[in-house]
Amino acid sequence: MQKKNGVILALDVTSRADAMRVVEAVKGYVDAIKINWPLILATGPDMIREMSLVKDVICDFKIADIPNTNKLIVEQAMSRGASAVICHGFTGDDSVKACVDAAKGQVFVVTEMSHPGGKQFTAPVADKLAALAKSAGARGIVAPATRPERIAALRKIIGGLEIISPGVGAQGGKASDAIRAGADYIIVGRAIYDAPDPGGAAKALADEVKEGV
Ligand code: O7M
Repeated sequence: MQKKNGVILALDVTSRADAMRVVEAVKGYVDAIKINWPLILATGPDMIREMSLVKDVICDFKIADIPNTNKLIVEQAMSRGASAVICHGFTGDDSVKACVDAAKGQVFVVTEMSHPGGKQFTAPVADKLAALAKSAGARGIVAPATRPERIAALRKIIGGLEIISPGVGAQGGKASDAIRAGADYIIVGRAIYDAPDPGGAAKALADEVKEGV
Protein backbone atom coordinates (compact mmCIF):
# COMPACT_ATOMS: atom_id res chain seq x y z
CA MET A 1 0.00 0.00 0.00
CA GLN A 2 1.42 3.35 -1.09
CA LYS A 3 -0.02 6.57 0.28
CA LYS A 4 -1.73 8.65 -2.40
CA ASN A 5 -5.20 9.45 -1.08
CA GLY A 6 -4.88 8.46 2.57
CA VAL A 7 -8.20 6.60 2.44
CA ILE A 8 -8.79 2.87 3.00
CA LEU A 9 -12.19 1.54 1.97
CA ALA A 10 -13.84 -0.77 4.54
CA LEU A 11 -15.80 -2.94 2.11
CA ASP A 12 -18.34 -4.34 4.56
CA VAL A 13 -20.98 -5.17 1.95
CA THR A 14 -22.48 -8.63 1.64
CA SER A 15 -22.79 -9.32 -2.07
CA ARG A 16 -20.37 -9.57 -4.96
CA ALA A 17 -22.47 -7.15 -7.00
CA ASP A 18 -22.33 -4.45 -4.30
CA ALA A 19 -18.60 -5.03 -3.81
CA MET A 20 -17.91 -4.59 -7.52
CA ARG A 21 -20.17 -1.55 -7.86
CA VAL A 22 -18.57 0.27 -4.92
CA VAL A 23 -14.98 -0.60 -5.83
CA GLU A 24 -15.46 0.46 -9.44
CA ALA A 25 -16.80 3.84 -8.27
CA VAL A 26 -14.13 4.57 -5.65
CA LYS A 27 -10.95 2.91 -6.91
CA GLY A 28 -9.40 6.22 -8.01
CA TYR A 29 -9.80 7.76 -4.54
CA VAL A 30 -8.70 5.00 -2.13
CA ASP A 31 -5.29 3.40 -1.51
CA ALA A 32 -6.48 -0.02 -0.31
CA ILE A 33 -9.53 -2.15 0.28
CA LYS A 34 -10.06 -3.58 3.76
CA ILE A 35 -11.97 -6.86 3.69
CA ASN A 36 -13.66 -8.15 6.83
CA TRP A 37 -15.78 -11.21 7.66
CA PRO A 38 -19.12 -9.93 6.28
CA LEU A 39 -17.82 -9.91 2.68
CA ILE A 40 -15.76 -13.11 3.04
CA LEU A 41 -18.66 -15.05 4.57
CA ALA A 42 -21.05 -13.77 1.91
CA THR A 43 -18.88 -14.32 -1.15
CA GLY A 44 -16.03 -16.68 -0.22
CA PRO A 45 -12.28 -16.22 0.29
CA ASP A 46 -11.50 -15.91 -3.44
CA MET A 47 -12.84 -12.36 -3.09
CA ILE A 48 -9.42 -11.51 -1.62
CA ARG A 49 -7.73 -12.43 -4.91
CA GLU A 50 -10.39 -10.71 -7.00
CA MET A 51 -10.06 -7.43 -5.09
CA SER A 52 -6.27 -7.67 -5.02
CA LEU A 53 -6.27 -7.38 -8.81
CA VAL A 54 -7.84 -3.91 -8.41
CA LYS A 55 -6.19 -2.54 -5.25
CA ASP A 56 -4.03 -3.59 -2.31
CA VAL A 57 -6.13 -5.68 0.06
CA ILE A 58 -5.88 -5.58 3.84
CA CYS A 59 -7.45 -8.65 5.43
CA ASP A 60 -9.13 -7.47 8.61
CA PHE A 61 -9.72 -10.80 10.32
CA LYS A 62 -8.71 -9.32 13.71
CA ILE A 63 -6.64 -12.42 14.21
CA ALA A 64 -6.55 -13.38 17.89
CA ASP A 65 -5.35 -16.91 18.54
CA ILE A 66 -2.32 -18.96 19.55
CA PRO A 67 0.80 -18.43 17.40
CA ASN A 68 0.36 -21.53 15.21
CA THR A 69 -3.27 -20.79 14.38
CA ASN A 70 -2.42 -17.14 13.71
CA LYS A 71 0.32 -18.24 11.30
CA LEU A 72 -2.09 -20.55 9.43
CA ILE A 73 -4.70 -17.79 9.07
CA VAL A 74 -2.16 -15.26 7.81
CA GLU A 75 -0.74 -17.77 5.30
CA GLN A 76 -4.24 -18.35 3.89
CA ALA A 77 -4.81 -14.60 3.49
CA MET A 78 -1.40 -13.85 1.96
CA SER A 79 -1.57 -16.80 -0.46
CA ARG A 80 -4.76 -15.28 -1.88
CA GLY A 81 -3.08 -11.95 -2.61
CA ALA A 82 -3.55 -9.93 0.58
CA SER A 83 -0.97 -7.15 1.02
CA ALA A 84 -1.43 -6.92 4.79
CA VAL A 85 -3.42 -8.33 7.70
CA ILE A 86 -4.86 -7.00 10.94
CA CYS A 87 -4.44 -8.78 14.27
CA HIS A 88 -5.28 -8.21 17.90
CA GLY A 89 -2.45 -7.69 20.36
CA PHE A 90 -4.08 -8.87 23.61
CA THR A 91 -3.08 -12.44 22.73
CA GLY A 92 0.55 -11.54 23.54
CA ASP A 93 3.84 -10.96 21.79
CA ASP A 94 4.35 -14.53 20.54
CA SER A 95 0.96 -14.48 18.77
CA VAL A 96 1.62 -11.07 17.20
CA LYS A 97 5.13 -12.12 16.18
CA ALA A 98 3.69 -15.20 14.44
CA CYS A 99 1.53 -12.86 12.31
CA VAL A 100 4.48 -10.55 11.61
CA ASP A 101 6.66 -13.46 10.48
CA ALA A 102 3.96 -15.01 8.28
CA ALA A 103 3.07 -11.64 6.69
CA LYS A 104 6.70 -10.49 6.35
CA GLY A 105 6.01 -7.48 8.53
CA GLN A 106 2.78 -6.37 6.83
CA VAL A 107 0.69 -6.36 9.98
CA PHE A 108 -1.43 -3.73 11.71
CA VAL A 109 -2.22 -4.31 15.38
CA VAL A 110 -5.53 -3.13 16.87
CA THR A 111 -5.09 -0.82 19.88
CA GLU A 112 -7.95 1.22 21.35
CA MET A 113 -11.14 0.45 19.43
CA SER A 114 -13.29 3.24 18.00
CA HIS A 115 -16.76 2.28 19.31
CA PRO A 116 -18.06 3.26 22.79
CA GLY A 117 -17.29 -0.21 24.16
CA GLY A 118 -13.70 0.26 23.06
CA LYS A 119 -13.20 2.37 26.19
CA GLN A 120 -14.07 -0.55 28.43
CA PHE A 121 -11.27 -3.06 27.84
CA THR A 122 -9.10 -1.84 24.95
CA ALA A 123 -8.47 1.76 26.08
CA PRO A 124 -6.78 0.88 29.40
CA VAL A 125 -4.20 -1.33 27.64
CA ALA A 126 -3.89 0.56 24.33
CA ASP A 127 -0.49 2.08 25.14
CA LYS A 128 0.90 -1.38 25.86
CA LEU A 129 -0.63 -2.77 22.67
CA ALA A 130 1.00 0.03 20.65
CA ALA A 131 4.38 -0.68 22.26
CA LEU A 132 3.92 -4.37 21.49
CA ALA A 133 3.19 -3.58 17.82
CA LYS A 134 6.48 -1.70 17.66
CA SER A 135 8.60 -4.30 19.43
CA ALA A 136 7.09 -7.17 17.39
CA GLY A 137 8.03 -5.50 14.10
CA ALA A 138 4.52 -4.69 12.84
CA ARG A 139 3.94 -2.15 10.08
CA GLY A 140 1.53 -0.13 12.16
CA ILE A 141 -1.47 0.12 14.45
CA VAL A 142 -5.22 0.71 14.23
CA ALA A 143 -6.29 3.73 16.33
CA PRO A 144 -9.66 5.49 16.77
CA ALA A 145 -10.70 8.52 14.69
CA THR A 146 -13.50 8.94 17.23
CA ARG A 147 -10.84 9.98 19.80
CA PRO A 148 -8.15 11.96 17.94
CA GLU A 149 -6.34 12.76 21.18
CA ARG A 150 -5.69 9.04 21.54
CA ILE A 151 -4.19 8.93 18.04
CA ALA A 152 -1.78 11.67 19.11
CA ALA A 153 -0.84 9.83 22.32
CA LEU A 154 -0.32 6.50 20.54
CA ARG A 155 1.79 8.23 17.86
CA LYS A 156 4.27 9.19 20.56
CA ILE A 157 4.67 5.54 21.51
CA ILE A 158 5.10 4.07 18.01
CA GLY A 159 7.29 6.73 16.39
CA GLY A 160 7.44 6.15 12.65
CA LEU A 161 5.06 3.18 12.41
CA GLU A 162 1.87 3.79 10.42
CA ILE A 163 -1.52 4.57 11.91
CA ILE A 164 -4.68 3.52 10.11
CA SER A 165 -7.77 5.02 11.68
CA PRO A 166 -11.43 3.88 11.59
CA GLY A 167 -14.45 5.73 12.97
CA VAL A 168 -14.85 8.50 10.38
CA GLY A 169 -18.42 9.28 9.28
CA ALA A 170 -20.95 6.76 10.62
CA GLN A 171 -19.18 6.55 14.01
CA GLY A 172 -18.87 10.33 14.32
CA GLY A 173 -15.15 10.95 13.69
CA LYS A 174 -13.80 13.53 11.24
CA ALA A 175 -11.14 12.71 8.65
CA SER A 176 -9.19 15.96 9.03
CA ASP A 177 -9.11 15.65 12.85
CA ALA A 178 -7.68 12.12 12.61
CA ILE A 179 -5.02 13.16 10.11
CA ARG A 180 -4.03 16.24 12.12
CA ALA A 181 -3.71 14.05 15.22
CA GLY A 182 -1.19 11.85 13.41
CA ALA A 183 -3.07 9.20 11.42
CA ASP A 184 -1.60 8.21 8.05
CA TYR A 185 -4.80 6.76 6.61
CA ILE A 186 -8.48 6.86 7.52
CA ILE A 187 -10.56 3.69 7.21
CA VAL A 188 -14.10 4.39 6.00
CA GLY A 189 -17.01 2.05 5.34
CA ARG A 190 -20.63 3.19 5.55
CA ALA A 191 -19.96 6.86 4.75
CA ILE A 192 -18.70 5.62 1.37
CA TYR A 193 -20.58 2.43 0.45
CA ASP A 194 -23.98 3.64 1.76
CA ALA A 195 -23.64 7.05 0.08
CA PRO A 196 -25.85 7.80 -2.94
CA ASP A 197 -22.62 8.59 -4.83
CA PRO A 198 -19.81 6.43 -3.36
CA GLY A 199 -17.22 7.86 -5.77
CA GLY A 200 -18.09 11.43 -4.80
CA ALA A 201 -18.02 10.52 -1.09
CA ALA A 202 -14.60 8.88 -1.40
CA LYS A 203 -13.23 11.85 -3.38
CA ALA A 204 -14.49 14.30 -0.74
CA LEU A 205 -12.76 12.28 2.00
CA ALA A 206 -9.50 12.11 0.03
CA ASP A 207 -9.69 15.91 -0.41
CA GLU A 208 -10.30 16.34 3.33
CA VAL A 209 -7.28 14.14 4.12
CA LYS A 210 -5.10 16.36 1.91
CA GLU A 211 -6.39 19.49 3.66
CA GLY A 212 -5.80 17.90 7.08
CA VAL A 213 -2.10 17.29 6.37
O1 O7M B 1 -16.88 3.41 8.58
P1 O7M B 1 -17.65 2.30 9.28
O2 O7M B 1 -18.01 2.64 10.67
O3 O7M B 1 -18.82 1.81 8.47
O4 O7M B 1 -16.66 1.04 9.31
C1 O7M B 1 -15.50 1.04 10.07
C2 O7M B 1 -14.64 -0.16 9.73
O5 O7M B 1 -13.49 -0.14 10.56
C3 O7M B 1 -15.32 -1.52 9.98
O6 O7M B 1 -14.84 -2.41 8.99
C4 O7M B 1 -14.82 -1.93 11.34
O7 O7M B 1 -14.72 -3.33 11.47
C5 O7M B 1 -13.42 -1.30 11.38
N1 O7M B 1 -12.93 -0.91 12.72
C6 O7M B 1 -13.65 -0.07 13.52
O8 O7M B 1 -14.70 0.45 13.13
N2 O7M B 1 -13.18 0.22 14.78
C7 O7M B 1 -12.03 -0.26 15.28
O9 O7M B 1 -11.65 0.06 16.40
C8 O7M B 1 -11.26 -1.10 14.45
C9 O7M B 1 -11.69 -1.36 13.17
C10 O7M B 1 -10.76 -1.99 12.29
O10 O7M B 1 -10.62 -1.77 11.12
O11 O7M B 1 -9.93 -2.82 12.87
C11 O7M B 1 -8.93 -3.33 12.13
